[in-house]
Amino acid sequence: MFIGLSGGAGMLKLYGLQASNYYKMVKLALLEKGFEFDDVQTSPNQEQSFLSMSPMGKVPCLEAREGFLSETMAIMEFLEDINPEIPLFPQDSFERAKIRELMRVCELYIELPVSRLNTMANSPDANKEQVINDIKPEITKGLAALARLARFEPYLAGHLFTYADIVAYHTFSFAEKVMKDVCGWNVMSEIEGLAEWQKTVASRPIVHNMDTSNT
Ligand SMILES: N[C@@H](CCC(=O)N[C@@H](CS)C(=O)NCC(=O)O)C(=O)O
Repeated sequence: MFIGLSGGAGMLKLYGLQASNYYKMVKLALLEKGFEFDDVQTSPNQEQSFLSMSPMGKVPCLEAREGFLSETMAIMEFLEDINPEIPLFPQDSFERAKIRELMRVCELYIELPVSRLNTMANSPDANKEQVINDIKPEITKGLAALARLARFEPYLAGHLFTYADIVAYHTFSFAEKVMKDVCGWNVMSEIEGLAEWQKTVASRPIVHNMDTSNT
C-alpha cells in the first residue's frame, strides 16, 4: 500500500503484473499523481470472475469505488479527472489532444507491432527472418511518426512530464529489449534525442524507484 491521495474514488486497487508494460504505465501514473492504492499482483486470465472486472481478461485493471475500469488510456483519463491537482495533461485543449495523439502513436504504431513481432518471431515454427521483414517496416514507420511529433524539451511534448512520457517510456523499455533480442536492432538510436529523453525520464525519483524495485 502507498500513502497519498485516494482522489475521492474510494480506495483504488490496481490489478496487474510486474512484467506488464501497460500495468507499469498505470502504476507510474498513480505514483506520480500521489494516489493511495493497493497493488494486487494478478496475471491476465479468462476466468469469469476476472472477466467481470476486465472484459478482455487483460491487465491492468483498476478498481475504484464506482467499479472496475480496464484499458490503460481510459484509466489515465479517469485518474486525471479525479485528481487534476498534479497534472499529467496540459491545461490547453489542443495541447491535451497532442498528448493523446502521442499516446496513440506509441500504442498503435510502435507497441502493438513490436508485441506482434515478439509473439510471431518466438513461436516454435516461425520463419523469423520473414516475420522481421514483414513487421519491421511498420515499426520504422511508427518511429518516424513519433520523431515528427516529439519535442524532447526535455519531455516528449515540452517542459511538462505527461501521460505521453509515461506511455512512451514503458513502450520503449519493451521495444528496446524485444528488438535487440529478436534482431539486434537498437530502436533507441532511430530517433535523435530519444536516448537522452529516456535517461531524463529514468532519472525521475519515482521512475527510478519503480525501475529498481521488484514490487
Ligand atoms: N489495450 C490494453 C492492453 C493491455 C495488454 O495488452 N495487457 C497485456 C499485458 S502487458 C495482457 O493482459 N495480455 C494478456 C492478453 O492479451 O490476454 C490496455 O491499454 O490496457
